[in-house]
This record gives sequence, C-alpha cells and structure tokens, in this order.
Amino acid sequence: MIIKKYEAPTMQKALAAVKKDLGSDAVILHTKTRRRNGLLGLWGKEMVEITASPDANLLEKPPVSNTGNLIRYYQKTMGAENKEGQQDKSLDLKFLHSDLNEVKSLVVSLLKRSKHSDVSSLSDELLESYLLLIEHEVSEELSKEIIQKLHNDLSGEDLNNRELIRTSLINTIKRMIPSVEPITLGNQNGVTKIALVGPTGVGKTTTIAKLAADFSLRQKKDCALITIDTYRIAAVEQLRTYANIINVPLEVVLTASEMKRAIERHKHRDLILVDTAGRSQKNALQMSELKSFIEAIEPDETHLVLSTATSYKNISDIIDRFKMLAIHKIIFTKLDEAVSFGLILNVMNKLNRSLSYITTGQNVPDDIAIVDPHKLAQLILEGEK
Ligand SMILES: Nc1nc2c(ncn2[C@@H]2O[C@H](COP(=O)(O)OP(=O)(O)OP(=O)(O)O)[C@@H](O)[C@H]2O)c(=O)[nH]1
Ligand SMILES: [Mg+2]
Repeated sequence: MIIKKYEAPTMQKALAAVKKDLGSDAVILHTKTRRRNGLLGLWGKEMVEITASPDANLLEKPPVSNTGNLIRYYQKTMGAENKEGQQDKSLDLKFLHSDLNEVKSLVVSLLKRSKHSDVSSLSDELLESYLLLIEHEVSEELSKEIIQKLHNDLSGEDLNNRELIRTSLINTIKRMIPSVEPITLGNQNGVTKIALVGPTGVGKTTTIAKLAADFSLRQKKDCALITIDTYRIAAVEQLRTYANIINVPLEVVLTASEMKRAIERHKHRDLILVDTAGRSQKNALQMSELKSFIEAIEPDETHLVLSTATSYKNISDIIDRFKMLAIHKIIFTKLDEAVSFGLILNVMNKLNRSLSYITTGQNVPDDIAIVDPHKLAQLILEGEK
C-alpha cells in the first residue's frame, strides 16, 4: 500500500502536486493545514498538507471517522458501480441505506432516552415497553409505576425476554384495573336504582337506552326510565322514542320532590334507570342541582359516564368535580372512536372504582359490552388489532 504526503502553500498547489505524482485516480486520505518554521510554531508560513494514495482499494471500507471521506467513499463506489453494472450498485445502495437506518435509529433512541431521562437506564426491552405505554396514552406516572413493578418482578435474563415482558405487562395492567362489575339486580330494598351522570354529549341517554333494552327485552326484567333532562325538548323526545320502542314507562321530572314521587310509583319494579342532563363540571350551580336530584333518588349505584374520546387532562378535571356525587362505577363510551386506551387505566387508577360497561358505537341496543379485564389490559397495551 502506497501512502504519500504532499505539502504546499495552498490547497490548489498541493492537489496539483498529488495529481502530477499519483495521477487523477489518486485518493485523498487526509488534509490539514499547519504553520512551519515560525518561533514556537507562531508567525510561520501556513502550509497545506495532503495525505494521498494511488490505491483506490484503500477505500473498500467506509472511512467513517471523517464525513468528507465518507461522502467521497460513496461517490467513488457509486462511480465505480456505474462502470461495473447495476447489480453492484443496488448492493451498495442497500449498504448505504442500512447504514443510514442504523444512524437514524440511534438518533431516535438517544432522543427518546433524553426526553425520558429518568428511565434511560432501563434495558432496551423495558424502555421499549415504557414507550409503548406512553404511546398508548398511559400517563407517565403510571407507566413508570408499571415498569418499576416489572423490574421488581423479573430478574436477570427475563428482563431481555420480550414475550415474557409482554405477558407480565398485561398481567400487571390487569391487576391495576380495580374490577369489572356490571349492574346486578335484586338488592334487599326491592327495586335497583341506577343513575347515570357525566359531562354533556358523552352518551348517557344512548347508554340508558342500551341498558333498558338489555334488561327489559333480553333479561325480561321489569324496568322504568326517569329523566331529569328537561332543559332541552329534544333530549326528552330522544329518550321517549327509545322508551316507546323498548316498551318501558318513562317519567319526566322537574324537581327533587317529583323525583321522589316518581321513584315511589315504580318501586315494585326490578330496575329504575335515571338519565340526567349533561352537566358542565365547571358550572357549580348545575352540579349542586344535580346533587340534590341524586340525593332524592338515593341510587344503589351512580355510574359516571366518560367518553374515551376525551383528553386525560379534561377527564381529570371532570373526575375531580363529579366526585361530589359519590360515584360507584364508571362507564366508558365511544371506544370505537378512540385511538388509544391508556386513558381508561389512568382514570380507573385515579378514581379506583369498578368499570361497569364499555360502549362501542351508536347502535341501540347492540353497541354495549361488559369487558373482560384481560382483554381490557390487552387493549390498553396494544390498542385495537
Ligand atoms: N361513536 C359512538 N357514538 C356514541 C356512542 N354512544 C353515544 N354516541 C353518540 O354520541 C352522541 C351523544 O349521545 P347522547 O346519548 O345524546 O349523549 P348524552 O350524554 O346523553 O348527551 P347530553 O344529554 O347532551 O349530555 C350521539 O350522537 C350518540 O349517538 C358510542 O359508544 N360510540
Ligand atoms: Mg342525554
């Protein structure tokens, strides 16, 4: 292998010397400028030094230490390919692509680690799981808690076993879901009274209709509906239409005392479902009015209806305000519209109440289900498949 050094006052002159000596196929390996003959290297004349070789094979491996050389290497190999044929070119392009991909994934991983710096010491598999939870909108706090549990439960080799980590993740999430408990009838006081509350437009009335259809038509139970949503004529008509189709009585009440009388009239039945008007949790007057209605009902269960299509920040605020109503269970609606389901885990963990139902579309009575905790955990971790 021949390697030579050339020195000249300018780059142009140094390159000319290389070309004259080694020919125009010579490969530049290195260039630098330095001062010569000055006192302690100062005030000397600036010289350009080029290290070059006539041997093009020197560049078979990419000289990764120097960007200029790397580019020249690829330019050189591509040039050579043009002479040698298409097949070689595609091979080298593949090589180039895989190099770039490697660099890309390294950068992404560094960025991710710096963003979540407090988990950056995790194994790659655990870090991946953590990022998966975050991607599915499990809160950062909960994601860390889950990964910490996993870290404590698994040891040594297991921490690199993807399949085992996935199974443990699902089991950990499952254990964090308080419980799944639909409405059960037949308490000692006779009629079971269920009230649905929640913010506007989440699907309370539609869910009441689905429940009424299920209990009345499928389970052959004796049901009545009561609504206090008298603010909008359309809202009463919406429920009346369902009541007529399902063939269950509907009461429309305006005050807390009317509510008491209506309940009295239907206390011989199996189930009373009470629909309430959507309330903005920010309106204190509406909230206290709703509270006085709920006190008049004395419900066996008050279900907070939440839409999965809401942001967690918003839902957090909703939960804080609706807590004043003594919530027993949660219903999640609009799972068909959600892109990720981490929100369900965040809410259930924050509120620590059972999940009664999920709803998955606008169709009455079909789009309602009691979800299996294992499936819910899978859904939270992996989304819909
Ligand atoms: N995609 C989807 N839409 C739903 C679901 N449940 C209800 N909806 C729709 O959401 C809209 C509002 O539903 P409502 O049942 O009127 O909601 P609400 O909570 O009673 O609303 P307010 O009484 O105004 O507070 C309607 O268009 C429903 O068809 C569901 O599970 N998925
Ligand atoms: Mg409604």
